[in-house]
Amino acid sequence: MIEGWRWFGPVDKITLPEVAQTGATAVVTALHDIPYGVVWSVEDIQERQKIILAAEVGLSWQVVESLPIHEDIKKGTGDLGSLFANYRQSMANLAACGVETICYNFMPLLDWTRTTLNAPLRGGGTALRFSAPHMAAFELFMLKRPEAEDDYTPEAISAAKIWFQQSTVQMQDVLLNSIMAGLPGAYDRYSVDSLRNALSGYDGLGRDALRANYERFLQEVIPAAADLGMKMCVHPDDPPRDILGLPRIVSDAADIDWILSAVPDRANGLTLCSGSLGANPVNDVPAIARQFADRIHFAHLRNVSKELDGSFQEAEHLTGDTDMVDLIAALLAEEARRADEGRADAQIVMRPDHGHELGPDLGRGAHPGYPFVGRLRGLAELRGVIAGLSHSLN
Ligand code: CS2
Ligand code: MN
Repeated sequence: MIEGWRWFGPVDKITLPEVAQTGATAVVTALHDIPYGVVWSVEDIQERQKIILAAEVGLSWQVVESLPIHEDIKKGTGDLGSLFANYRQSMANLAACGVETICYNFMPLLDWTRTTLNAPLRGGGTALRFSAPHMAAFELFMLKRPEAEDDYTPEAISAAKIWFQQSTVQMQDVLLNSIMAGLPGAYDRYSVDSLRNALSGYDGLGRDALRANYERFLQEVIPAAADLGMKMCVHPDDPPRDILGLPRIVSDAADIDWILSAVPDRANGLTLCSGSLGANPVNDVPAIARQFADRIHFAHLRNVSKELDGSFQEAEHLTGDTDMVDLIAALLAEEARRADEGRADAQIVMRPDHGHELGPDLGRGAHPGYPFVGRLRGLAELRGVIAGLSHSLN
């Protein structure tokens, strides 16, 4: 596997020499300042490449995460022709610069959603956490979306009531900011009112309509990606279930099967994110990896521990609910299969996706979920598994 590292660009608190010190070689980055729907110019792409090369530490930009999809495409409204053309142009510009793998997601409005960014761990580290009671409190009592009653267990709802009654305005603000933290860079962040307003833009848009809009996107961009030799890879929903009344359509094996069959070209591929998929109890992540192996172009390796009420917390990379060793075995088997076919792209780029804040990470102000030591620890553990399994394979 090729070891990758997500770097948010010059604003990232973690420097490129530090990225190199982790042992990773593939930079995963994006031009987060460019608004959704606007073309990424060759000049802007090259500027980022120059910054990475200028560090002279043996890193290169290998995966885009993400080339975001404009909300109008998800909603199926507005001037879609121009948005599709712009997306294709950004792909062509990236391909011209030699960047050929694009990770994206198809989650309406929000990216990953957590309710706590600093859940305490043994010894003083912190983890990202999704508390079903806190999310229920946000939806029912802050956003005032009564239909959310159907989305939570009775236990989670009673706990939500108690939390909300005891909460201060400041605690509610922290909750809102935690829920918004998954949106990197220049992405819109919402207040409770503006979120309610943005959600109303999705009123009446059900799962089938969202799927139809996604299929149209795939039909518009995958043939161009295939011509460019580009690999598109959709990132699963996080958490992998409907949220805030918005349908989610990249959550389990049936969804992935539908997506990959909608346009059956290898350019239409998957980011295997074990942490996102692993937060849904129905998902057997190693089995999903085996089922869709030939369409996996990029892997995010991390783990979560699930709780009965729908809460989950980010675990150590090897010790959560997903059997990480089995998952890596599945990915290595696919790489071996590709190598047998003589494919140049036999190796899959993987990155440690998220990490705990540990020791010197605390107070450093890295992007939530993306601290230095915590991810370095995860990468080192994953690297050990890869080395052990590769040794026995050989
Ligand atoms: C990432 C996602 O931090 C994460 O969990 O894996 O935010 C991912 O970058 C996007 O969903 C991809 O579009
Ligand atoms: Mn991920």
